[in-house]
Amino acid sequence: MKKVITYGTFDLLHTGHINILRRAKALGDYLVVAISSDEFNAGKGKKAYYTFEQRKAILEAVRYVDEVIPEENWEQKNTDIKDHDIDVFVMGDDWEGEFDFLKDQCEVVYLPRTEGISTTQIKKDLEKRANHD
Ligand code: C2G
Repeated sequence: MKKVITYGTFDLLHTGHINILRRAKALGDYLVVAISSDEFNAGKGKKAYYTFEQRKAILEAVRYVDEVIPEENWEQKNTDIKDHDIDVFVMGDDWEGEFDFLKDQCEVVYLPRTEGISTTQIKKDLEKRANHD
């Protein structure tokens, strides 16, 4: 069984997230998604709208996702790849090159981001609408 892993906050799930999850799953048979904990997000300067538990429940309902684990720090990727017997590590290409150090453990694949959508943009659009209604 070919196992794939990807990491992210996955807040306010949108088609950009779905597109990378679908393509990541297509690279193997089993997809593990490591979702940033609320504490780790704070370290990334992010405050997710949904808590970790909510984001976990939403991701677990996505047909491409087989398992959700917490991402609690930058250093856990090597261990995750070993512990979960991962063959392929996938990230959007906004991270191009950032995780090449994993190449001695598994295949590293950067996939093109989906243009025109992001959680930040969704929040901005909603704020704009709220101010005009
Ligand atoms: N993504 C995408 N297209 C978008 C938005 C996001 O392909 N329009 C991808 C990102 O490239 C990333 C994944 O969806 O691979 C999750 O994106 P975020 O939730 O923004 O995750 P990020 O903050 O990049 O966290 O250790 C890695 C970090 O946890 C990644």
